[in-house]
Amino acid sequence: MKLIGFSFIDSWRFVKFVSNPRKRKTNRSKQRKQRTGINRSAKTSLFPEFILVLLVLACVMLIHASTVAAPAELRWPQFRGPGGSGVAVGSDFPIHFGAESNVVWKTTLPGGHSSPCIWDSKIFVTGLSDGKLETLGLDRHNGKILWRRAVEPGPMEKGSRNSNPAAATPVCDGSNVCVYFAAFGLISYNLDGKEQWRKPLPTPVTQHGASSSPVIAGGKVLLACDQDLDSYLLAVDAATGATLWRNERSGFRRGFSTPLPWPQHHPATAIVAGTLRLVAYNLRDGTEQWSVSGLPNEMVTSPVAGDDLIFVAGWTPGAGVSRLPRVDALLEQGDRDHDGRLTRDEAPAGPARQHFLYIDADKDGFVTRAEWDSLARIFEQSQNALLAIRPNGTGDVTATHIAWKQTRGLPYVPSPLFYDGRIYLVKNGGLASCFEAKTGKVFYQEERLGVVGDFYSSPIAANGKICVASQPGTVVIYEAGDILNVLARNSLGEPIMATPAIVDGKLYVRTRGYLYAFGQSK
Ligand SMILES: [Ca+2]
Ligand SMILES: [Ca+2]
Repeated sequence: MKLIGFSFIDSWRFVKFVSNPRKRKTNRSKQRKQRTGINRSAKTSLFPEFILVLLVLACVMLIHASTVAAPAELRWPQFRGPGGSGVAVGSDFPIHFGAESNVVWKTTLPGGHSSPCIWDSKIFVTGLSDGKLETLGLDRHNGKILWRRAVEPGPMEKGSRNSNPAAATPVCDGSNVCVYFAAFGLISYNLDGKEQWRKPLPTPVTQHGASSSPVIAGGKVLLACDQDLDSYLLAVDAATGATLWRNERSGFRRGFSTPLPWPQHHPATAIVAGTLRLVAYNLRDGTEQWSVSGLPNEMVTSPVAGDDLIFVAGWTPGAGVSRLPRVDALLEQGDRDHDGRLTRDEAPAGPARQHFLYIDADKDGFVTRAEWDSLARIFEQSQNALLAIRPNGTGDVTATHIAWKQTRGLPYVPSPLFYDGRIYLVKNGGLASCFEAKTGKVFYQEERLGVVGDFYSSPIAANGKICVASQPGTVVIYEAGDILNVLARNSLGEPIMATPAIVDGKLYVRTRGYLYAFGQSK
C-alpha cells in the first residue's frame, strides 16, 4: 500500500511538474537568483517550454505512426480487391509484360484457382499440394514464401475438369486471413500464419466444385454456400468463428457468386446473387430485406456496386432450355423398372440425359418426380440478363427497382466491372461490352479483344486501364472509355483461372504454376 501510495503521489507530482513549465521555470529562476543574483532574460527562459512542446509532438507523432492504417493503395483484401470492386485505389500497373519481361519476381505455387489477397507487405493464396489444402503467406516485395499451413481435406466436392479444391480467394481484415475450402470449411490465421480458429463445414453437394469466396463485413465473415441441396448463407464472428446466424436459402441451387456487402463503407446488408434471384440480407440477423427476380438458373458472376446501383450479370446455357418435358411423359418412356424414378441409363436422350446430374439434386443416382418438377420450374423462369438495380426497398422489388436491363454480351464466369461511370463485360471468345452505368446506354457490344478462348478471371481496373486474362493465358490490357482500344495482349504461356490483383503500381497474376509480380522495369 505504501509503495502504491508513494508511486501515485510521485507520479501526480511529476505530471504537475511537467505540465506546468511556467511554475517550474519560476522555481528554477528563484533558485538561480538566490544562487547567482542574476535574473535571466525571458527569451532564454522559454527554451525548456519549447523542448517540452517538441517532446509532446514527437510522442504524438510516434503514437500516430504506430496506429494509423497503411494507405488503401497497399490492400487488395478479398476476391476482386477493395469492396469486391476490381478497382485499385490510386495505383497503376504495367501495360507490357511477359514471362520474361517486366517481372519483379516470380514464385512457384501449388495448384489453385484462388486469387492473391494482399494486405500491406503480405500476399495470401491457397493451393492444393500433395492432397492437402494449403494457405500460404508471401512477402509482397520479393515473393518469398514466409509461411504455409495445411489442413487435411474431408470428402472433396464433385468437380469438373476446370475446378480446383482451392478455388475461394482468402479475405483479410488486418487481423484475420480467413480462407474457405469446400472440402474442409473456414479457417482463420493471423497475418503470420498462426491458426486462430477453424470451423469445419460439410462439403457442398454440387457438380462443378465450389468457388464462392468469403468476405468480411462489420466483424462478420460471410459465406454463401449455394449447392444442389440445402443452400445457405452463413455469418460467423471474425474474431472467434462462432456462428452468428445462418439463413437457409431454400429454392437456391448450385451457385458460385461471392456476396457483396453494401453500402461499401458501412455495410448493412449482404447482397447475394443466386438461382433466379438477387437477395439483400440484413447483416444484423440474416433476414431477407429485398430481392429482385430475373436471373438465370445458376449464377457464377458476383454483383458489383457503383453510381448508387447494383449490377448483376448472369448467363447460363440452362437459360436456353426454356422448358423441360413433362415428367409423366418421360417416365412412360424411360422408367423400365416402374419404380417411378429414372436412373441415368433409363433417362431418355435429351434434357433428361444431358442435365441428369443437375436434376438429381441429392446425387443418389435417381431422378425423382419432385426433383424433376423442382428444376423444371426453375428452368421455366430462368433468364439471362444484366440488371442495374436500385438497392433499397422491402420485399420483392422487381417491378419497381430495376433501373435498366441488357441481354447481349453477357458473361458466364467473369463478373461485371463498374469503373468510372461505365459497366464493362467480357465473355468467352474475348468479346467485350461497355454500357453507361446510370442508363444502360450501349457504348460498344460484343467487340473483339483479339484473344480467343474462355475467360474465367474477372476484369479489373486502375488508372484508366482495364486488365482481363483469358483461360489459355493471355492478359489483355485495354483503355477504359466509350471506345474499345486494346493496348496490349501479353501471353504468359500458361492457363490463368484466377483474377489478378493490382497494388502499389504492380500487377500480380497467378498462372497454373506461378505467382508473378509485374512492374515497369527501372
Ligand atoms: Ca426407374
Ligand atoms: Ca435423386
